[in-house]
Formats: sequence, structure tokens, C-alpha cells
Amino acid sequence: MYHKELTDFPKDFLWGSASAAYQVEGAYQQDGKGKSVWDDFVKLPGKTFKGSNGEVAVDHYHRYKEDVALMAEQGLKTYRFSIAWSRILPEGRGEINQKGLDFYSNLIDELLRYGIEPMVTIYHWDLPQNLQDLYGGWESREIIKDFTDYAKILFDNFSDRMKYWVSINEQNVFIMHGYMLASHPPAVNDPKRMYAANHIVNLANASVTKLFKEGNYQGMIGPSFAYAPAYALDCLPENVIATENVNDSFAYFWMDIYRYGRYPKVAFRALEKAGIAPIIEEGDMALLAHSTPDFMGVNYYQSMTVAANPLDGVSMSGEANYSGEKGKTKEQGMPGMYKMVANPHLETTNWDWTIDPTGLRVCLRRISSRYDLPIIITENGLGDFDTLEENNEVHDENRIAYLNNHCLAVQEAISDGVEVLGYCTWSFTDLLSWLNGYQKRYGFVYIDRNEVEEKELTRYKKASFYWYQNVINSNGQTL
Ligand code: BGP
Repeated sequence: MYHKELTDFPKDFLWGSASAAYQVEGAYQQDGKGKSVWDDFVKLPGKTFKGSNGEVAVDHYHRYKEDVALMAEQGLKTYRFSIAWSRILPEGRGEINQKGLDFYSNLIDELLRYGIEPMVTIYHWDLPQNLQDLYGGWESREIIKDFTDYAKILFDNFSDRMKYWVSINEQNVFIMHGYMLASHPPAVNDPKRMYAANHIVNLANASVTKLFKEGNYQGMIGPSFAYAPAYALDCLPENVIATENVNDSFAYFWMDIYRYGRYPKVAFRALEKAGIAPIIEEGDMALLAHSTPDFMGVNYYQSMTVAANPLDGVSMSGEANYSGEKGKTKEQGMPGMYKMVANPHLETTNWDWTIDPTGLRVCLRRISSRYDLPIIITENGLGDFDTLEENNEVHDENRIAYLNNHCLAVQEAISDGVEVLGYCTWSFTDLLSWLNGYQKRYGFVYIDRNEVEEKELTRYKKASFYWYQNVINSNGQTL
């Protein structure tokens, strides 16, 4: 559908930007913080780009006031950040660390002082190490109570001051990387264990959502799902079936659970046939069915294109481009089910991610049609090499083009009738990319450091900083 005129963004549209604790805070052992599973994982040889880690990150823990002042200068309406579970509960359960609570309480107050709406992610991958050691983290049902108790502390302390909660960030990503590709902690490669752990994350997410709703806390809660909508390479029927396989097992497998509390039948049947379906206990499906989120959070970076894959075809090697040398990504897939292929119509980033603004419109439309929930885009952005030039300027024109086109796609989706509450870019400042070090930058604010040297961590506003400032000021009229 081509629109003659686009509908305006709603007046109270949440123009925002996002981050995650491990990627920005640093201070990884300060003020009583316990260890998370990332602290040791990054020390394993070859796991991260040039052995980079978040021990100092961009020192947001100490410089949050400077960062929030920059957000205010830009005019952000919302800032999405995550809370490090092991700052609040160093052991993951038991004793509360008051200094951890104070840090986030101060951050929330600082945001509110400037009229910026805090949006809190309860879990963005940094599981307390103690819970991993104690019972295997997400592989034990014990975590359901621990995660719910932790979330309750946050709701009880902060929910009178804020409205938007993201329960879990990209469950599909940390589960697949953690238990199938072995590229995130706990570095396991076992699909059966993956689906078992995933089911437990579903229950924990449902338990927290239920608590929030039954506890009559103000505001809204929803998950952030990493959605790369799948296109068929062409109209060859076998390629279309392969695409159905991908949509079922990469997208609906999670979002159907969030919204309806059920696994898509075809995907679940495939797991049963392979002997890797999770064990469902009495009461599980009832809990899942009674914990509908208030919104669907979506992290969108790219679409994927799919073709049929013969029984002796390519498999999931887990190999990916973490260095920014374009063209390194190899074809991967599941023999007999699907394979991901290049889209002949789309450009890619230096890390081989397709650039596809229309894919964002597709994903908003699909979520709206299938789930009928309001949507918050909780992440969208371009990872790129940026250079600090003369006069400390950064001319990130590629990022401006990327974001501008994606914002327009959001406006098109709104014009189509999709209810979009907000849009958060990834990210506000440059930060640590989990596996790609500091050279893959996403921010509006350049941070002067690299994998080898922390330097002074000085903040410099990029060209995109001013571009977004104008977008926000005009409520999207300058797009
Ligand atoms: C998402 C994560 C973010 C962030 C982003 C960019 O999957 O939620 O934490 O890292 O992707 O990814 P990357 O850093 O791998 O480029």
C-alpha cells in the first residue's frame, strides 16, 4: 500500500534510545555487585572480539549524570536501560545490596528531573553467576521463584515512579546463543537442553508478568523480542514452505507463547519428532495462558531471506561475522527445513546484516495482525565503524540514513493502522557490543575508547545526535 499522506506520529510518541547494564555500566565489582555469568565468560579465549569485556565498558555507572544531561539536551522522551540483577542481589537471591538499589533509584530520579520516561529491562542477559553455579541457572525451575522475587523488589521500589517495564530482552537470542551456538554463557551446544531451558524462561517471564498485573502496579509490561521477519527467496513453493518453517520456529515459537500461552503446533511437532521437545508439567500451560503482556516489545535490525534446504544441505555452524569484514557470513540452515540466503535486493552492513527498513513495517504489521497488541520498538540501529575527525566531529551519515528510513517505515506502519507506542534506537552512547568489541558502534554519542585502551572515555556528539534532536523536536516532521 502506498500512502498519499502519512499519518502523524501520536502526540505522546515515545522517542527513545536504549542500552543494557553490562554494555555500559562498568564498575563490575563495585559497591557490592556480585558476579554475572558474563564476567567469566568474556575471559574464555576466543569468545569475544579481541577479548573485549564490560569491566569498565563506558563507565556509565560513574558518568550517568553526564549521559542523562546529554539525553535531555537531545530531547529524548524515554530511555530504556537494564538493571543488573547481581547489583540488586549479589547472589541472585537473599540479601539485597542497598547500594545497587540506590544507583538505579538515582538514575530514575535523574531522568525524571528532565522529564525523560524511564523504561526498565528487568533481564538483559547478565544472570548472577551464583545461580548458574547453584542450580544451572535457566536449566532449573528454581529460577522461576528467584526471578520473580528479584522483579518484585524492582516493582516495589520503582514502580511508583515509572510506567514501562520490559520483562526479558531477546529470549530467543540468549537462549540460542547460550545453548545451541555456545557463543553466549553458559556456552552449551545441545538443542534438547536449549528447548528445556527456553521453556523455563517462558515460565519465569509469565510468572513476572502475572505478578506485575496482579500486584496492581501502575504501567505496562512486555517482553522484547528479536524479530527478523522471514521472506521467501522467491515464489517456488518449496521456498515458501521453508519460510513457513522459519517463521514458526524463529518467531511464532516465542511470540505465540507470550501472547496466547501456546507453542505453534507445527514447530512443536517437529521438536517432538526429533526428541527435543521440552517437558511440560501440570500447570505450565495455564500459567502461560494467563500472563498476557500489555505490549509486544520488538528489537528489529534486519529481515532474513529463506530457501529450501535439502536433507544433506547446510547446517547451523554458528560461524558469524564479528570482525566487520564484509562478506564473511556463510550460508546456514537446518537440513530438510530451511536455509538463510542473501537477499538480492538489499544492501548489507559491514557485519553482513541486511539493511531493510520495509522489514520493520512488515514486522510491525505481522505483530499487529497476529497478536493485536500495542508495540514498542525497543531497539533499532546501525552498527558501524565511526571515526573521530577534526574538531572532534563524527559524520555518521550512514547511521542517519538508516535511522531516517526506519523511522519512516514506522510512520508507514502507523498509517497502515498499527498501534506503535514508541521507538528506541540502539544505542544512546557507544557501548560494548557483546561479541564485537567496541569498534562496532551504534550511539548518537561517540565514546573515545577501543578494545585496547580505555583512554579518557570522553563523550562527543555525532552528527546523528543533532539529526535525532530535530526529529524529536518536530515529532517526526523532519523525517
Ligand atoms: C541486540 C541486543 C543488544 C545489542 C544489539 C546489537 O541483540 O539486545 O544488547 O547488543 O543486539 O547487537 P550487536 O552488538 O551484536 O551488534
